[in-house]
Amino acid sequence: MPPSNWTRRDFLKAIGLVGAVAMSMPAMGSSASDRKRPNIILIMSDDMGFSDLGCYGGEIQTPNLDRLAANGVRFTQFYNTARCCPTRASLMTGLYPHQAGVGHMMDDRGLDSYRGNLNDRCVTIAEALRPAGYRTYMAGKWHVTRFTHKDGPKDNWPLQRGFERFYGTITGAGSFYDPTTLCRDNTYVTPENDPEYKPVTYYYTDAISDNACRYIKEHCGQSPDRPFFLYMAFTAAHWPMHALEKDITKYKGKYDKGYEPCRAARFERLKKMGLIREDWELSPQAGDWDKFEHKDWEARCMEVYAAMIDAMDQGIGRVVAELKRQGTFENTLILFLQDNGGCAEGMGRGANVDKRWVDEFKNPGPMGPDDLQPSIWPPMRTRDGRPVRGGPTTMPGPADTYIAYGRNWANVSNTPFREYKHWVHEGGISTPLICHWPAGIEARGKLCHSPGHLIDIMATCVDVAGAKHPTERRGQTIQPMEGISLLPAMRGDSLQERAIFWEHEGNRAIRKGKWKLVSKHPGGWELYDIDADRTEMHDLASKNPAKVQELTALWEGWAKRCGVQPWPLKES
Ligand SMILES: [Ca+2]
Repeated sequence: MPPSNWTRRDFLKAIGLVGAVAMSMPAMGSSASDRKRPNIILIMSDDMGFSDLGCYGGEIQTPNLDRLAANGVRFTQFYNTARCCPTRASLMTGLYPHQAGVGHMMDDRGLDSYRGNLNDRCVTIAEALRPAGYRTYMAGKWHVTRFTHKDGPKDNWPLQRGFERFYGTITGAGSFYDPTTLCRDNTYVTPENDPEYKPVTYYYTDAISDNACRYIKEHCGQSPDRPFFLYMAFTAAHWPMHALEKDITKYKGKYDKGYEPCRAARFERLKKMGLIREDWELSPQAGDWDKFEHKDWEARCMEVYAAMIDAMDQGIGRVVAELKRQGTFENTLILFLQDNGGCAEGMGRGANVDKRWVDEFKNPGPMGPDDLQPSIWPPMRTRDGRPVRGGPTTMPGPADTYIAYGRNWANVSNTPFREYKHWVHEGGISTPLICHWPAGIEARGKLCHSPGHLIDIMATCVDVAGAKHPTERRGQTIQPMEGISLLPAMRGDSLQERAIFWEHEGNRAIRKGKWKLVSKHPGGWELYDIDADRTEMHDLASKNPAKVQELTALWEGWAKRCGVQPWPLKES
C-alpha cells in the first residue's frame, strides 16, 4: 500500500500521470484520498441508443448520470462492437472480440476466434488489477462463456476470471423478475431462495444496484486501505420491457405523439449540447406513427423502456450515495457506457405469439422457491405460475409479459444515427462514455471528441491502477492489449490517431481519422467523412477509390491478424 508519506508526485506516478500530464494537473489538496490509487467502477448498460440519457440529449430522466457528466467528461465518439457478447469480451480483455474467442455469440463454431468462450490467451480487467492490490467485485450480466449450466465447467465464470464476489447472471437475457442463470458467486440462486438478498419486490436492475452497494460497503469495512474494481453490468434496457409501475407512471403519456417529435427534440438537444455538429443531417425516420395500428401499446413500450433506464439511474444514484457515505466518492473513477445501440429485434411483438406462448402453459402451476427459471424467453411462466404473454394486446411491464420495444423506437434511441444493434453503422456502435473522477480529472462537464473504443478501457484501468498488463496466465502467453489509455483524453488532450476496427455477422468497418469505411452485410463498402457527415448520409466511396483501397487493405490486415472469418461462418 502507498505509505502515508507519499508525495503528490508519487501518487501521480502510481496512477500513470507523470511528466507532461502531471505538470498540467490542477493543484490537488493533501487529503488522504489524493495519495491513494482510485477505486474504479465500470458501469455498462444493455441495448441502449446514443441519445437515451439526459446528458446525451434524451428526454428520459437520468439525473444521477447527468450529474456525473456535469462533473466529469463525456466522450462524443466512443464505440462498442454492436452486440452483447463481443462487447463484453472486448471490454473485459482489452482485445478485439475475435482475439478473445468471442467472434460471434455464445456458441462454439469450431474456430479459435469463434468459441463462444473467453480463451486462455487473455485476462480480464479483474485479473489484471488484482496483482496491483485491487479487490474485485461484479454485479450483473456476464455473458462471455457458453458454459451456463449450474453443474457445468465454471472456469470462465466471474470468480474464476478474477472477481472475488459476484452476483448476477451468466447468460445474456431474461425476465427482470426471475432472471435465468441467476448466481451468487458460483452458486445458482432464485429470487426467492437467496439467503443474502430478500427485497420486498424482486427486480433485477435493483438487485444489481443493491448488491453493488453492499460490495462497496463491505469493502470499505474490510479493507479500507485497498482500492477496488467494481464491474456493474445492467441488463437495462434489453428486452423484455420490464419495469415497476411506480417508474412507468413517470412516463405516462410522454410518448403519445410518437417517434418523430421525440427524434426531432433529441436532435436539437444534441446539437445544443455540442454532442453533434449543427450541419449533420438527421438519419431517415424508421416508422410512421400515423400508420401504426396499436398506438397505446406502442407508446407503452417506450414508457416502460424509459422506466427501465430511470430505475438504473436511480440505482447508480444509490451507488454514488454509498461512495459518499464511505468517504470515497472523490477518488473513485466511475465510467459509464452502453454495450450496443438501440435494438430493432421484434421479440414478443408478433400478433400470433400470445396464443402460441399461452397454449404451451395451460396449467403450469406455481414454481417452488428453489425452482430455477429454465427459460431465457417464452414460452415460460412466472414464479406464481402464470403464462408469460406477448403481442400487441398485452401491455408490457409486469412479470407475465415479454415484449421488445421494436425498430421504430430503436430508431429514436439511436438519434441521429443510422442502423441498430448488430450493424456497425454509427447507430449500432456509438455509445456514451461518461468519466467521473474529481480527484483525478480536472474537467467539469467537458466533451472529448477523440474516437475511442472498448479496447481502451483495459488500458485505462491498468494505467489508473498503476498495474501491469499480465504477459502470462497459467503458463499461457497473454496477447498484448489493443487499446490505449483514455486518461490524456479525459484531461483535455487529443488521443493519437489510429485505426479502429469492427466485424460482426459480416458487417464490417474501419475508422481512421475522419474516415470511416463501413459495410452492411452482404453489401459493399461505403465511405464516409465522419467529421462532415457522422450520420452517414453521403457515401463517398465512388468519389474516393484510393481511400477505399487504403482502408480496405488495413481492414483485411486486421481481420487476418485477429482471426475474423467470412460471414456466414462455414460450419465445422
Ligand atoms: Ca446488448
